[in-house]
Amino acid sequence: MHEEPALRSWWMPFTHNRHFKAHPRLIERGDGAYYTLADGRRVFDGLSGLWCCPLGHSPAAVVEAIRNQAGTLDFSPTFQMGHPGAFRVAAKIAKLAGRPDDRVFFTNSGSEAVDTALKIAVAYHRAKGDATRTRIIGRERAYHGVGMGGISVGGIPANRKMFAPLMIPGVDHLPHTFDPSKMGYSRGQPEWGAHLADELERLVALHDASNIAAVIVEPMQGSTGVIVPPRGYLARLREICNKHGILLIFDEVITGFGRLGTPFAADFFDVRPDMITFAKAVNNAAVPLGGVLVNGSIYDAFMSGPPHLIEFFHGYTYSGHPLAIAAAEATLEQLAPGGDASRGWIAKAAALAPVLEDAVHSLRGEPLVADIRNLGLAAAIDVTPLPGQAGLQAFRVFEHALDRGLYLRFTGETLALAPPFISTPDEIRGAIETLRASLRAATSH
Ligand code: PXG
Repeated sequence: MHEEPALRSWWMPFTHNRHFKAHPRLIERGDGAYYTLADGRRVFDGLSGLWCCPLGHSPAAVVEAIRNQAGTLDFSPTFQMGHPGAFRVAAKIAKLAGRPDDRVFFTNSGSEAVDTALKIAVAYHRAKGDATRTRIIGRERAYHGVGMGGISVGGIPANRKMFAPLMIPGVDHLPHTFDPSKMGYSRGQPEWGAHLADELERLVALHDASNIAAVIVEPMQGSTGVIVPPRGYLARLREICNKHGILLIFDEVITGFGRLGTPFAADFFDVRPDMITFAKAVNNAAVPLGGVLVNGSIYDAFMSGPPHLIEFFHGYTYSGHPLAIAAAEATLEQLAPGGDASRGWIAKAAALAPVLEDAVHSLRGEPLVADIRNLGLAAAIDVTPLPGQAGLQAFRVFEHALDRGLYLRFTGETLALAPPFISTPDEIRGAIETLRASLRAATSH
């Protein structure tokens, strides 16, 4: 395959490098809900970047905040020193989550947030004298980033198989909850499947609760294709964790900060985890930032020993980077002014969710469509695979859509949509009509 020489050096992440470098798709600008490609095409951003730009691109308030911060304090050491913004933003995030006693540990990405949460879980039990509680339970099909911890608890085979010897020991997996024969074309949460949470009881019986530190799940699985939890499933997981003294971690890297129309998925499902990992939308992805919301009692368990000594040997040079924090403060004010999620763009995302639901389900019966799912401002469409060519069908639809002015996500046989909260109802309906045309065009290959 011919490779553009100018594109040689960047080894692109999660990308078919050879194909891309022969057929590049370069984005040059972003403004509002649109990207402009290098050939001048304007494209609706149907995935909010990578699920991370709810306010669209270069929103003025966020740009201004970063600009000001860069001119005031560009970097501040965060080990044994601090800057006021990080404390302020941590308090605002805890307030927005309705967890004012929580502490917030900042990272630079979702992967780091996940690995941080796993470390906190294991160290917490040890600090309490429960040193045998080291095992972590993840779930099939889960995506928890690409750190060693994240791939170990994750459940996407392609992300795991090459790295098997590097994985952390003592991990087990719950079954995933997707069964199209029981929940095909569900609108919102499927009725079937809460009983799958009882598989946790089976794992507890197998390993014994005294060996289990934590369960980590995405409350709604995003990356693997918008797999929506069955009604009652997450509450049941919470119940079983409580019964056995196991921590429950929600990985809200995709769902956090409004994707479901509530500040966190924990609010949407009314289930309270012990820790919440976040990233992406926290600062509209303008500067890398992630973090973990940690229940205050977990933090307290670390606060022993002489007070001049470090309590938790963990952190990153850029934990709480001033530019990322400034972007977060501005973003939070847009998403939920003054910490009130009933105003601002989170509330608007909630109002848009039914528009997306109706529009996306109107694709049922179109060629290639095998299933449709949605929750909040997220949706997925499964397409029928091309025999013997896994993943090619969805890629073709993606290319047709891009040609027609719509960017969305393809992964395996799934197409995913997660439009910016600033989209209008007509833009969302228009994106679905573009997708309809693209499905039809892909059929005629
Ligand atoms: N946890 C969850 C639940 C995620 O969705 C991560 C952790 C890792 O975050 P970082 O910041 O390390 O990438 C993620 C990331 C997609 C897609 O299109 C999803 C993610 C990233 C890129 C693309 O599905 N999720």
